Amino acid sequence: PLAPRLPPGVVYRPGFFDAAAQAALLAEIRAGLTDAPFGRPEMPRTGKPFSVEMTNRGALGWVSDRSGYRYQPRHPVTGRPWPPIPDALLSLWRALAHYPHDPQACLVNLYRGNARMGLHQDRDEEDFDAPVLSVSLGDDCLFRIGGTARGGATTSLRLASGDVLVLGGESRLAFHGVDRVYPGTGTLLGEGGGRINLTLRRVTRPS
Ligand code: MD3
Ligand code: FE
Repeated sequence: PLAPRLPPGVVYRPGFFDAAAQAALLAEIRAGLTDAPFGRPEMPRTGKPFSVEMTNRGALGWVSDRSGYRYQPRHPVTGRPWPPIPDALLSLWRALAHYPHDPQACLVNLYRGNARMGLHQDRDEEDFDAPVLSVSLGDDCLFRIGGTARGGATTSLRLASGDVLVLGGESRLAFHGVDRVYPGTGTLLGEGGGRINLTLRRVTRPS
């Protein structure tokens, strides 16, 4: 649908970042890949790999392996601290989050080929008062969001490069996922294409 009804608490800002700002953001993310390369996390217990590749920026990064999900200050393979969150993303948070502390984590998800993300809730953070901010780069995707109970009605939204979502209030614990990426719909990532999503989060309760 052209103007889907979004659940309460979701703010959608299509085209928030123009082409130049997207390119600058991507260059900053790429510059951090030496210290913090993409990896494919494993599901807790089973060790089954995610189809999405991940890395992080910021004081804390989200990781998953056989022992569970957690936030930690260093890359699990290089042992290096995660590179800093780009200034453009700190500015975005300060403008849109309506939350009086900066984000601590920026999860970088890379979708290539048939990568997708099943419906889930984000509940590994201590502070659900802070929203999650999402920035899409590269190919379009079909994003789906429902309510706070599994199995309820969902709304689908096609996200494009430069789009921003703010997930706050009631939507902070909404089930959500990425059903598919549309190859060749974005030019930003160039050779190989794909989609990158950046999510900004507050992890700990501010003291
Ligand atoms: C709704 N990422 O990293 S971003 C994730 O496109 C994640 O890579 C997806 O779900 C992606 O956890 C979706 C939009 C998003 C992010 C966080 C949310 C939607 C959300 C948290 C609560 C509710
Ligand atoms: Fe999520």
